[in-house]
Order: sequence, then C-alpha cells, then structure tokens
Amino acid sequence: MVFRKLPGASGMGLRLSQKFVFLLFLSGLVTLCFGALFFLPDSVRLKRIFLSKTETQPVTAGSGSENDVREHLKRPKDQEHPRGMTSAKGETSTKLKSLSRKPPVSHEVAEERLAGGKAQEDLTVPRSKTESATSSDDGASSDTFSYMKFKRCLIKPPLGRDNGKPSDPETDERREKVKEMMKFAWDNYKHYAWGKNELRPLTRNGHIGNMFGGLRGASIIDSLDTLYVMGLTEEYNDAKEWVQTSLDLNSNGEASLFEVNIRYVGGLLSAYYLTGEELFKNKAVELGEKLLPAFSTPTGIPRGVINLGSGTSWSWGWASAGSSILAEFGTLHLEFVHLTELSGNPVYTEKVMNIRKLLNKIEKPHGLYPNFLSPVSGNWVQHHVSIGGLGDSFYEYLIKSYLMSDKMDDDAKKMYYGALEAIEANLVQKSPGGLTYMAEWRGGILDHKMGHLACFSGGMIGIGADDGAPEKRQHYLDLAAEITHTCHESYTRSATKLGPEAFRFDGGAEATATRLSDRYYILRPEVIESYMYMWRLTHDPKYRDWGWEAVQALEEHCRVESGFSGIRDVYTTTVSHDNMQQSFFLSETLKYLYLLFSDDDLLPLEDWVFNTEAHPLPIIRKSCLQDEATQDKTVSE
Ligand code: DMJ
Repeated sequence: MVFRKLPGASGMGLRLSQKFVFLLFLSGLVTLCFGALFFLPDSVRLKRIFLSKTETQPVTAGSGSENDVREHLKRPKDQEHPRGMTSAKGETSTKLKSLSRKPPVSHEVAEERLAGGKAQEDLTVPRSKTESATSSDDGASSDTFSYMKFKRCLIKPPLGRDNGKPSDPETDERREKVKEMMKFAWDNYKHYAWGKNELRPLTRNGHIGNMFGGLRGASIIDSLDTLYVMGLTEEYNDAKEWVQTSLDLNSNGEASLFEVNIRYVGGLLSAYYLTGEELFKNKAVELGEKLLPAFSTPTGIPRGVINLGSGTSWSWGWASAGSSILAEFGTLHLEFVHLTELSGNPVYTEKVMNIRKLLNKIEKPHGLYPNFLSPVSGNWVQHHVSIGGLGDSFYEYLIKSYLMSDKMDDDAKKMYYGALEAIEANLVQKSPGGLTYMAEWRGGILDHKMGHLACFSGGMIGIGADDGAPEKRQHYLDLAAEITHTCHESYTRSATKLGPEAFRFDGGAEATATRLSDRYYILRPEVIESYMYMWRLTHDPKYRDWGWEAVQALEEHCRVESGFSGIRDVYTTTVSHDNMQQSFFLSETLKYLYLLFSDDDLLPLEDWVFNTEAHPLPIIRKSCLQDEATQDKTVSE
C-alpha cells in the first residue's frame, strides 16, 4: 500500500483516518508475525528466544522421615506400584496419595470426573502433531534410523521360526492357555475400561489413578507387544488404532517419571521395534521430549514427579528430604538410549550418562548404593539399601545396559559386577532352613525380609552370569537358581500357591509373610520373570512346572467373571479380591509365562533385552549398523 502526501494533511502528511488505518495495519502485521512463530519447528532459534518455556524447580515439601514412608503404607492397593516405587502395603510402597501436593481422595475423584465417559474422551482428544499411521518398511522417513538396517542387524527373526511354537504338545497346550488368559484379560479391559488405565474387574469399570499425569490407556500401551507376540492380531490392531486416534500426549497432569518411562516410552519403543510402525516411534520420541525437564536439577539427577504439560518437576512428598529414588532415576537408561537411537538427538543419552557419571563418582557405603539421593547436592540421603522396592531395577538396568550395548558399555559392566559383589557381601543370606535370600540393609543393620519385587533378581543374576569373571560364572548361575528357588518357596508355602508381597526369615519364619499387611498378591510378575530366564538359561523342566503351578493358581484365585484381580491374602483360599487388573499383568506376567512355554527363538536373548516392564528392546549393534550404512552408501554411489 502506498501513502501519498495529501494537501492539508498534517504530520507525515496523513489524515487522521489514514493514520488510524495505518496503525491498524501495523498491529495486524505484528500479530501475524508473532502467531507465525508457533508454526516454526522447535529448533528454530527465533522461536526459542520468543517462546522459551519456564522450567521451575519447586522445593520439595516432603520431610523424608521414616514415618512419612510408613504413612504411605496405608495407601489402597489399587494405587499400587513400581518395582522402584513398590507396593501399596510393603514398607517400600509408593504412597502417591501422600504426595504433599495431592490430597489423594479428591485427586482420584477429580481424575475420574475429568476423564468423563468414554464417548466424551474419544471426542475431545486432540490429534497429536506427530501422529502418522504410516508403516515404514525402509526407514526412509527417518534421517537417522533405518528400520530395515536395524532388522538386518538382528541375529534371528524376532518371532522365531514358527512364532516360538514348542514341539512338545503339553507345553504347547500350556502356552495356548496363557494366550487365552491374555485374550480374556484384554477382552474385559476392552469391554469395560477401554481407554482408561486399568480394568476394575469386580465393579466392571475403568481405573485412571494418578501415576501417569493424565495419560490414558496404560493397559493398551503395556499390551501392544504382548498381543503382537502372541499373534492376537485383531486385538493388536485395535490397540494400534487407539494409539493412532486417541493417545493424547498433551496432558497436563503430574506423572511419575519412572512409570511413564517404563510403561509408555518402553511400550511404544518396543511396539515400534517389533512392527516398524512409525506411529509408535513418533509417539515415543514425542513423549520422551516431555520428560526432559525433570532433569533440570543442579546435579542432573531427575526428580520423581513431573507435570507433563508445564515441565515442572518435584520430588515425591514421602521421599527423604526431597530426594530422588535410586530405582526411579536408575531405570531410564535403556529407553533413553533408544530414544537417541531413533531420534538422532543425543540429549537422551547425555541425560542418563550424566546420572551414570555421578553414581560412579560418589562414595558408596561398603560398595552399596543407597535408595535415596539428593538431586540438589548429589549426596545419599539415607543409608537404606534394597534389591527389592526402591532399589531393584537400578541393578537390573546396569547389566541390561551392558547387554543392550552389545557388550560395549564397560562402565555399566563394572558397576553391575561391583554392585553385585557388595550385595553378596552384605545382603545375601542363608536361612536356617537353607534358603538363600536377599535381606535389606539399613545403615549396617539387616532386615531379614525379602519383597516379591526382589524376586526379579534370580533372572537378573542369571542373565549376567556368563559375563562375570570366569571363576564366578557357575557361582552366579547357582546363586540365581537359589534365589529363584526361594521365591518359588514363598509361593508353595501359601494356601493359594501365590506369593505374598513380602516374606521374612526371622522369628522362625522361612519365606512366609508374618505381617498381615504383607500378605497380598497383586498379579506381580517377578517370580515368573525369574522362572522364564532360568528356563532359558538352564532348560531345567522344573521352571516350566513352576510356571504352570502359577497359571493354575492365577486361574483358581485371581480369575473372576470379568478379568483378573489381585488378592488380599495369599494364605487363605477364601479369597478377597482387590478389584484391580494391573497393566503389568498384561505386559509382564502373561508375557513371561507365554515365553516360558515357547521355544527360545521367540524374542531370543541374543537380540533382545526386556525393560523392567517386560517390553523387549533390541541390542544395539553399532558396528553392524555402521557397516550397513557404509554398504548402503557404496551401493547408492
Ligand atoms: C512393574 O511395573 C515393573 O516390573 C517395575 O519395575 C516394578 N513393579 C511392577 C511389577 O511388579
């Protein structure tokens, strides 16, 4: 537009009305330019300057006393969880309801209310920007990662020759039974709780809970790979479609960094690697990005809770003096390394390597890693050490990081075997009845208790046996078998043949729960997980028999009309159900059972490591991937 100087016009030669139009035009232009910033990619500097996110580090309110921890123990079982965060009733329980920032009851009610009905949810969920249902057969859409190259670097096909079908008819029948259990659990979830996080099988409705920051569909994400591996194609397709149309990552709630990582990021990554569907990769990376602000602490040790919308993070109210939990910040490595692989963005690996560096440097009492660490000072906050809740999957991720790196990650290896040595010297005990168990350590004093969560360690020590010092290999395999045997004993000594949340070895007890509050079973996988690994490592048929005992017990005591439920007391056959079908039952318990009754070529351990939620992640064969890249280049030249 041109402005001409008019006779009689004042100032710049414009009339008042013309000036007004000009100003209007200018302000319109400015608004337009600013608005356009939102459409620029995040990487553009201009956008970062104008639209920088404020990441706050609120001060943790928790006092961190032992009493706080105990207070959490009163949390109802349906708010239960992680190996790291552990059980509702166990001493190491995560008491989400006692988070200082979240009164539990009102929150739960508010969440259910906000969730609304299914129809409403489906209508209101906005589609994510990275959503794309395209399947990649050559990885062409990614600059950094080629799915085809990755597939060529696997030693064996992921699903084996015949989807792992065992030749022995009895084993095959057992495997089919497990598949039927999965279908039953899934169908009921779909029918009564679709899109919610878990199924409440007695009241036949959905549960949302407060661990996933407003994310929904935990059971769907946790089931994707199990459905795929079991060949439940229709069900897998339904799950995939839900991810496409309804998985909304733009939630604005307070989430457990650990839980979102192991279930959502792990589940999506694994679904991507198994199927090559770009959708899963994009969602995993998009979600991974939202977790990054939790690492903005003085030490880079992330806090346990993060608001996925604002990026604000803080520590659990119950954690000692605003500390972060070993099993939480120590259970990110596998997923974050894969996020870097897939996105080409080094930031994820940098974050977890920084954690590794700090843990390597810091002084460890008797070589042990306590469960609480300050993200501000980088010092241990309490000297409580446990291979069960609060500590567990940190150790698991050390050995699995080493294995997943194609045995290149020597630091992880050193740390793992160093930690195992300290555990053996300080925690491993033999009961008067000859059972080997892992006690807990409180500033040098032993608590002769072993949690169900700690039973994963049979499998962990087993898979690490071969890479230990040559003179220790057999010893590690024996130790793994002994621990697995003890955990099996905790099952056989109960009336239901399912194991309690925690069992003790004092006051005459041998692998039994002595406290009422430790008697429950919430469909946890750890004991079965160890059976699966020990079967693969030894092919001793007893592990399949033990797995079958567990199947029968689950069928008898946990199967209800509309799904599977945890039980409140494993020592009585007049069971009381807790009305919760945990998502890890679908992702872990049933998957490990299925693998136990399958041939070893279904998800072979030569190619895959399982994250702590049993989501298989491939071993990264850097040299093969690089050779492949060179070959591809040569061909194109
Ligand atoms: C799962 O979410 C994971 O295995 C986690 O590491 C521990 N707790 C549950 C299963 O018990």
